[in-house]
Amino acid sequence: MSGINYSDKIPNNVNLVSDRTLQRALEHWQPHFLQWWHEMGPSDFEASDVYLRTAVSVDAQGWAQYGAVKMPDYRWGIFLADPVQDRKIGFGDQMGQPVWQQIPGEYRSTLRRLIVTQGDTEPASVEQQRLLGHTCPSLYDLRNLFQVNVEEGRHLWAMVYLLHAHFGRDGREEAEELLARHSGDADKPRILTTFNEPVTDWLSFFCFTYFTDRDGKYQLKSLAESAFDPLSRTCRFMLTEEAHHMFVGETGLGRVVKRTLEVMKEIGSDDPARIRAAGAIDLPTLQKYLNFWCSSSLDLFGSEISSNSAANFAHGLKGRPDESQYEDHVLRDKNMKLRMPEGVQDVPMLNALNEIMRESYLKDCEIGLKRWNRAIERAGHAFRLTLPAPQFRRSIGAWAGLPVDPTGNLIDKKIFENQLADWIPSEADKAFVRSLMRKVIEPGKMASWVAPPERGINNLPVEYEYVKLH
Ligand code: BYC
Repeated sequence: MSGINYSDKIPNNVNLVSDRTLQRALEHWQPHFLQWWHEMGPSDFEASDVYLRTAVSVDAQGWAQYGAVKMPDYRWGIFLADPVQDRKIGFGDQMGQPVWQQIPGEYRSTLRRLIVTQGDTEPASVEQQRLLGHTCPSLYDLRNLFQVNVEEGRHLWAMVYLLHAHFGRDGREEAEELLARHSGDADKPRILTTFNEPVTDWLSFFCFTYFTDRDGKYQLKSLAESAFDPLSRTCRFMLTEEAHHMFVGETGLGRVVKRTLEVMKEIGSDDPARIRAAGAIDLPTLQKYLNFWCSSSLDLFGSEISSNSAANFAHGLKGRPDESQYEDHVLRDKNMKLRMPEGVQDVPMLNALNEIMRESYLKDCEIGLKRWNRAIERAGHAFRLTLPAPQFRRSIGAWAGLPVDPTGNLIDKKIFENQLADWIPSEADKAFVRSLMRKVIEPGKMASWVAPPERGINNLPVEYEYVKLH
């Protein structure tokens, strides 16, 4: 395990103290980050004591410590997973050669673009969730929101470290730009579409952490395979924190389903209007939110056929998640069949890597749905939650802008437009969901639309005062 010097302004296990120039550059960026947090981070909770976990090492046995922290005092640090001795490139045309500690000049701009794109999503998500604290369904949930927020802040630090340490002046400029673009800003939006969508209610937050953070898992896993070893090590450690974010989404949506089933039992009806009147979210409305966030997150994998992804793989910059599970790591003479709007096409596998990732992502997304559907089935209801087809409501790639229904059928444009409000949240659905969003801050109490969690944080009871509001 690498040691961490806590007397440093910036906790780290990269021996920052030995590189004065880098340390100074990061110390210069730090107040800009704090200012951004103040202006764009969770609004109005800066004085609250939040029961947070803080990364303190990269030791699998005990990498975090828990305690009450005011968010602006959170110790955002730089942690890289321990190096793997004699690590070799695991895929692409340079497979088997030693990994790089410095970036080869010819890959500099591509790697910078990948790191900036990854880095851009982290503060974007904090901005998207800025106002949610005001409508928290419980103190437990409020704490989880803030936990996710501070860790996304740390993930921004992780990417900014790479930019400062390996990209000189360009990297420093990119680090500033990461704080200058803002989610949903008309002039300077965030890079990827999903990160400009507003997340103004907690149902969307749970969908976001279920679907969008899971894209994070897949992208980080593929960057963890990179031949650029510092990027690989950074992403490996980020994945440790990412697991909790998806837990928040999966258990959050599971608790929504549980509460809805309880209400259906209490009122003896599956009529959406009556369920809504009883203060819960009917399953067809939940389905619409799943359709929206799943389809939006599918765009984050890029186009079905992509020369970028082929080059990134061939050059060893970005692999497939869990690359070692595959037999062929070069993919020079493999093809695969892809469903395209014109019909099924045979395409070089190297160019279809975004689609391969998207398919494994969707399989991972199915796991939660199976669990929720089992609960619905046990409660004796015929309704089943489903994932939309990957071609539905796409804005990126071959299916972008095409009228495809949630089961994947290309349909008439007029019919699509008329029916869209049946498939994704309509203004009326959003207004209803917003009407449920009322702040519940009595320890242990939950809003009407969500069941309590099965357990609290870090072995504490659900009734624990996870956020002390001042
Ligand atoms: N929106 O060949 P293409 C996370 C652009 S989430 C807007 O189709 P490629 C997190 C693309 O940039 C994980 N633009 O795709 C979650 C390219 O533009 P340039 C974030 C898009 O390049 C929750 C052009 O279209 N990490 O961590 O193979 C909370 C053609 O690109 C979009 C990463 O994304 C889009 N959806 O793959 C907090 C990893 N899709 O370059 C955090 C780094 C594509 O021609 N990024 N474009 O100007 C990448 O690996 C790739 O950039 C992408 C796209 C997978 C995003």
